[in-house]
Amino acid sequence: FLENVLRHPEFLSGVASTSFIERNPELFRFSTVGTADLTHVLEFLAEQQVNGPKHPGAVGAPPAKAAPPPPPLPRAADPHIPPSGWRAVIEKEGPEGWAKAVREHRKTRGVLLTDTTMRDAHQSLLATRMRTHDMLKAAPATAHILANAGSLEMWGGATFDVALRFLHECPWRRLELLRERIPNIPFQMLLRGANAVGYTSYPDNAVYAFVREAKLAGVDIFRVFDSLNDIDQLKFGIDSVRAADGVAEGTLCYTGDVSGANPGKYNLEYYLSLAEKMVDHGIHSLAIKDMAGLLKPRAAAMLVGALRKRFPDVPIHMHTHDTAGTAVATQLAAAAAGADLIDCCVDSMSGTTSQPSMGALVHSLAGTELDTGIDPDAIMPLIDYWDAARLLYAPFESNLKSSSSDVYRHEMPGGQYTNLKFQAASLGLGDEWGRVKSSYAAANRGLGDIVKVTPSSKVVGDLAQFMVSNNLDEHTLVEQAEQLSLPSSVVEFLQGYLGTPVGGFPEPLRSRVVKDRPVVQGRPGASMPKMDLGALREQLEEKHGQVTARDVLSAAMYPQVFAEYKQFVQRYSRHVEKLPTRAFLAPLDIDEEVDIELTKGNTVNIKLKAIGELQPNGTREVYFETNGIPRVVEVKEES
Ligand code: 3PY
Ligand code: ZN
Repeated sequence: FLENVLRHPEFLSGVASTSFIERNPELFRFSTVGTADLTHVLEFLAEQQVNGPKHPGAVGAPPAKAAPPPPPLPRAADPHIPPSGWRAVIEKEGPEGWAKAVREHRKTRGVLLTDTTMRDAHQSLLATRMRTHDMLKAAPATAHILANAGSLEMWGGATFDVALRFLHECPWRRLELLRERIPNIPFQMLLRGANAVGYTSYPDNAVYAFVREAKLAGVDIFRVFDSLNDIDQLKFGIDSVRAADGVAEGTLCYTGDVSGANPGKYNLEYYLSLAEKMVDHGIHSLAIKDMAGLLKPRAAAMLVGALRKRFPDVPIHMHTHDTAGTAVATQLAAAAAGADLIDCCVDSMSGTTSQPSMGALVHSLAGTELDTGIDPDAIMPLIDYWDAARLLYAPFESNLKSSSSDVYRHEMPGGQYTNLKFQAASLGLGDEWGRVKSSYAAANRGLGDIVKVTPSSKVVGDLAQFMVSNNLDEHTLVEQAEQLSLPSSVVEFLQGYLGTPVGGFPEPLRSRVVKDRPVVQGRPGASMPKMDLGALREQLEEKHGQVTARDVLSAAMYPQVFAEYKQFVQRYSRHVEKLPTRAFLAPLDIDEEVDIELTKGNTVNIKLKAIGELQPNGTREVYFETNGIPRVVEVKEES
């Protein structure tokens, strides 16, 4: 009580009279839930009020004030038990049985959808900033409405890094919480092969441990790719998934144009031969990953048709981006040519650099022999939910308003386009975006026309920006290579740290840049010493107290990012991740309220009341009410 009185703004203002207690019955209301946790959350909010939000890349419009309610479940649905889905097939029949069932389904029932809304769609549209909080709200309805989907791609790629680095939340917990709420649909992750969920090669044992833990935490299908389509790297990734008993989906990263007059080294035979090596190595399904959206409908028909003929028993899974605007047509062509699974995302998260619209595909195929098994009308609540939830992330929208066939020239992956645009702007190259795009194409030519996807796409992006800043084209790049101080990612690529590109390394660029630096022979991980995960755990415990096996793996992938995540959580608590997105991203208005469910069933209402004057000691007091009880937090103002 005394604390409530002492913190009450009226008392603090010095104007409280004898009727103060009578007029303020809330002084007798005591919060019994997690007071320390609540204090930390208030400290986060107060810090944001005084010193502004700290969200790099949040350059768009402010987040919407109101969050949408969870999408409703279909009428007559049992909220506790979603209908059985394809996960039961994986659990019962194992990965081989699943592959057979998928093929059989395609022949007799139709094509299956993968919904990428919770992974690639927001990675490609919103700088990967979608928070677990907003995903969890959609999860129960998703489990019902998309019960017949082939899978949900909801983990891996950039989501792991961004969750820790910018959202201050644990990616493993996201996986567990979604798994609890969506027990029926297979979960799929994007694994960068030997680069796991990072930008570099990791020691083999770290990748194996990571994949094993991901399987335990709820991932069923692992889409394994290599950023250079290096078969040795791919085989290693496939082995790590097979060892964990997961569905190993081997991936062809697609570049070039198999339907063009002059396909060059990325021709149909190249893809067939790479697929053959992966099939021989025991993949359970084959993905075509068209990360930039270069696969034209006619090329999809050619590629899928040829793969279908050569590998009649292997499920084919098609992934594309809508950058040029062809993605719906490409997916329809792929399905008609024999693809078993096709990627899309909820309409309101689709288009441009993201995946094609689910509604477009579901409606187009309804009632045909390629029916998706998803009711076109039933998906409306999900479309509405994501439409409104997307407004919460307005600060991260890229402002890309239309499709652009320019992608056939620069070949930038959908997930990189907006990122690079922002990065270029922050390096002062914003006005030169057109030149950055042309330079991206020139950098790619200079590097020998490589597959461009994380992390090789970062190498090309770094080189492109360097070439713009230094006024270089692909010829002067090679001429001046010995004198240039190239970005480290480019040098390391040329040293072989990402594996070997298709057709080998570009010469004389490589020799001129590498000089007497070491070069990696063969698969990079093979020559890396084992990571001592036990010792890492001890170091982490010394620094942060008790940690979990999953924490150790997060630290193995991202040591510095993990350390900063731990510091954040120790300072502001894990509960910040439960704040509504609007309050997480931007300061509140005076008298604005937010609810936070600190523990199950224990919701606290937080209202911002006032921000005090700057004190001589450089601090400000920020006044809140929590469930009507006044609280004050003092924050040092950054100069
Ligand atoms: C990733 O690796 O994050 C990708 O999305 C590649 O397309
Ligand atoms: Zn993608």
